[in-house]
Amino acid sequence: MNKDSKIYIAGHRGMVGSAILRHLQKEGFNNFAYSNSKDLDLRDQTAVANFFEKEKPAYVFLAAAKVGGIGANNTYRAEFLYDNLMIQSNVIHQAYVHGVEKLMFLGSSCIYPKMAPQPLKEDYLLTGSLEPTNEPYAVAKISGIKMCEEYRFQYGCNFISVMPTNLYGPNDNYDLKKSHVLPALLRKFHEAKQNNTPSVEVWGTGSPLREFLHVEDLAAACYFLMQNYSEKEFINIGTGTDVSIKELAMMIKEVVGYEGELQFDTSKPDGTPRKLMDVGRLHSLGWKHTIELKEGIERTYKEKFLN
Ligand code: GFB
Repeated sequence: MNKDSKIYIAGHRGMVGSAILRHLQKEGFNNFAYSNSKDLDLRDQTAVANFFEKEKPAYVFLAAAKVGGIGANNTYRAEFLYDNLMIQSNVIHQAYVHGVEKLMFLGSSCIYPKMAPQPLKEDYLLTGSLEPTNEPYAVAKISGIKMCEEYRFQYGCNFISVMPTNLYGPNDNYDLKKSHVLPALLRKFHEAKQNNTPSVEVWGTGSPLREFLHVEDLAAACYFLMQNYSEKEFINIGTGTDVSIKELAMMIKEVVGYEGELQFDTSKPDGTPRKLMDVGRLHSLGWKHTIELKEGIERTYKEKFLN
């Protein structure tokens, strides 16, 4: 990408897309094609074709997706499958039709089999059954990876895929029914502290292990790979370390300064027991995260609740 290349970030208002936009602007890029969900429904094939015809982007970051935590994934199962399949199929296909020079598709660590060995190596894709709570989302994301691979194989497109671990940071979703665990717990502990509530409800048993990456690190990794990586194989993006949900809750409790108790609601699902990325491939290319979890939580808490 050159500084004046026309770049389209699908989903530039979301947590991931907005972080990529901020990162590219900081790097000096200034020629962007913008779409937002009010003017352009990415599920609409004709509308997406017209957008590409008009804007003719040279580079595409495909960060638009219907996303959510375990509750949303497990409730809006049809929407997670339909919306994501439509969005990514339309954008990837039109990128091919309009001769986009390079496209990056963003997937998710939930593409791996529920019981895959840990840490999750890229080679473990499609070696076992998926975690039921997010199977529709995972199936859509796996289809996106395959589209990039097969458009490369049949048409010679330079389309790459990256698989981020669980993300957090600016522009996250704090709706308690739909959000991921980290923003949900930040909000719950903050409100419990304000209201002097004696305990905070944590879903599940607290034993599942998760890896968390600050979205600014993700954006930096995406930029690095867009500039330096053009192979068929998709790449994991993570930190390579994980914590239990109980440890995460204790860390957030401490950052917020809440003094009450944790109450585990075991009627809520745990999801995958562990989802730790093997980041060997990414590290060997020369990229590593910079924001550690505790620091990232402190920053996120300050930005969202203390300003
Ligand atoms: O972040 P989360 O919703 O997504 O949940 P997943 C992670 C773990 O935190 C689960 C527990 O074991 C939850 O039961 N948890 C504890 C909570 N308290 C809460 C809470 O208040 N809210 C939430 N949401 N969880 C999603 C997938 O899986 O991760 C998606 O469904 C996607 O497909 C995304 O891959 C990154 O890590 O379980």
